[in-house]
Formats: sequence, structure tokens, C-alpha cells
Amino acid sequence: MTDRGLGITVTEHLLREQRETPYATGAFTQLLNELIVAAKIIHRQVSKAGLVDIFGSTGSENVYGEEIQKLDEFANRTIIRRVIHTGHIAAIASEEDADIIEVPHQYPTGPYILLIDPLDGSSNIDVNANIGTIFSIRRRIKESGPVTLDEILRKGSEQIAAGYFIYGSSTMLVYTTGKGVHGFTLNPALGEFLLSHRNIKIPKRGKIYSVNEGNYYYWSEPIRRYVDSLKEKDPAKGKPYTSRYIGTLVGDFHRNLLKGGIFMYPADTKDPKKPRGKLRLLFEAAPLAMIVEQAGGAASDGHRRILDIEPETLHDRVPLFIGSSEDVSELERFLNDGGSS
Ligand code: AHM
Ligand code: MG
Repeated sequence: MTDRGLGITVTEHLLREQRETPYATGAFTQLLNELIVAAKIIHRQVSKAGLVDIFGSTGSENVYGEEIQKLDEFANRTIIRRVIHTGHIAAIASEEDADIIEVPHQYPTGPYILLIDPLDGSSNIDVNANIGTIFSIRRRIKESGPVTLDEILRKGSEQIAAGYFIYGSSTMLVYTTGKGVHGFTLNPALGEFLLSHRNIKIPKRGKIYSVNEGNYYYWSEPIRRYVDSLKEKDPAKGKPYTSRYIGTLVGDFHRNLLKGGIFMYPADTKDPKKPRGKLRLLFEAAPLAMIVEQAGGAASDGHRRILDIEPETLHDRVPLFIGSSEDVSELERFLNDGGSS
């Protein structure tokens, strides 16, 4: 780490970005700071998940009919509690809640809407693998009054910031406000996130593919052909690729962001419940699409740029192909013309 800027705290970094933004009021910086505090609390809880009775399942289901683990609820509640009263937001939408969460009348409201996947990869909690928190911030359309759904059901290109916390071998924050992607690593002794990865750029082509290959026979023919092609022995094309899949979107995405490669969650052609894949457009695909584009990569549903897709409902799902730009383009060629070009 020879760069003298490395090691500055995330707060200092945010304040520098704020100073470079004309008319910034500081509300946005304070909102991100509250999220950071929430993430530190979640980090602490995650790191002792095996020790306390927060481990395991609540027995209840979320809006998708999936079992909610206790730590999911904890993360969801922690983030909501930290930001709801700050006066910086007008509403929150969470992957764990069916409807928009309004700011209670006793608190002031602000110009931002926060979207969260509070604990991504929750099936990995009890095996001690990476989990994460994904967030995205949008500016509301109306000046005042209750937030309506049409203010949230908007293209990902309208996000003003997106990021994630990854609770792994270290806890990290990776975020963008549209001025590049920066990574901060939590120093547990100081309790501070320090700049460790300035201006992250994803390699144009990678050597890793990440997909749940157990679903192979549920994919469309072109997707199967594309994945088969990655295993061909062709050193000139850098093939075969290496297969890496954690089953936590944040973890798989983060590795590929740093090393290059493609993450895929295709549509399921045989399961009527998953015709549009598994991952959620507003809470997972769009925030990571903003990050990957800022890092020079690409995100697609196979045909369209993820950031151009207008959601129809809060919990819309979408097929997701995200990572190095040349890998995503190659996948699109397979879907659109059989990969011949
Ligand atoms: P969630 O844990 O927030 O519900 O997210 C869904 C997770 C993603 O993190 C991951 O990419 C995917 O589900 C894995 O799905 P599968 O087990 O079908 O491979
Ligand atoms: Mg998730």
C-alpha cells in the first residue's frame, strides 16, 4: 500500500466527496454514516453467530415464502432502526418486507429512499461462509407527502448510490456514488472502515464463472451451451474457466469484481415459480449493476442492461449476468445469436 490516500477512514472519504459536490447539505453523508454504524452492529452479531441463541431459524417465512433466519431479522431491524428517525429518508424498502416502510409521523423526513437486502446469503449463516448487506439510495421524486410505489418502481439508472457490506474473513464496505467504486476494510481494533481498495476496476475479461450448476437442466439451451463453452480446453481463449460459487451473491460478486469473471443466475425454464430467475431487481441486481458499471464491467438480464429495466412490483425478480464486460457480452451473444460471432 504505497498510495498515501489508503488508510483514510470512510467518514473522511465521504466528507471529501461531499466537499466536491456543489450544494451538498451533508444529509447524504450522514445517511451513509448511519448505515455504517448499522453494519458494524451486524458485523458484531455475525461474528458471534455460532455462540449465541441468535443462530438458526425463526420458523417464520418472508414475503417469498422462504424461511427467515434470526440474523436476517436482526439485520433488517437494526438498519431500519438506525435510519428511520434521522430525518434524511422518506421511506425504506426491504427485501424482507412486503411493503414500503414509512417514516412514523413523529420523525422528520428527508429527500432519500433507502432500499436494502439486509442479510444476503442467509442460508450460509450456519456454515460460516460469507454473507452481506446490499443497499441502494434513490432521491425521491415528490417534494413531500407519503412515498408512493411509483417513486420506487424506477430504473436502476436513477440510483444515486449503491453498495454492500461483506462479512467475510474481514468485513468490508464497497460503495459508489457514481464517482468510481471504493472499498474499505473494517479494522476491528479501531472500529473504523479504512480505505483499502481505491477506484476498483474489474478486469475486462475474467477466468471465473459463478453459477449454481445444479440447475443446469433447468436453463435454456443457449445458457447451457455458453456454460459448456467455458469448460472447453482452449488456452488461446483463456479457457477452461474456473468454477467458483459460494451461494451468497455479495460474496460471489465481490470475488469476481476483484479478480474478473461472470456471475450468473439464469431464469428457470421448468419452474413456474422462477420464470424470471431468483434474484430481486431492486434489492440485489440493480445496486450491484451500478457498482459493476462504475468499475468498468457490465450487468444484463441476457438481453437488456439491468439498469434500464423498469420494475413492475417491489419484489420483481430478474435473470442476472454480471461481471467483466467481455464475459457478459459473450453470454449475450450466445443468447441472441448462438454465440457464433
Ligand atoms: P437471499 O439470501 O438474500 O435470499 O439471496 C438469495 C441468494 C443469493 O445471495 C445467492 O446468489 C442465491 O440466493 C443462491 O441461490 P441458490 O441457492 O439457488 O444457488
Ligand atoms: Mg439476497
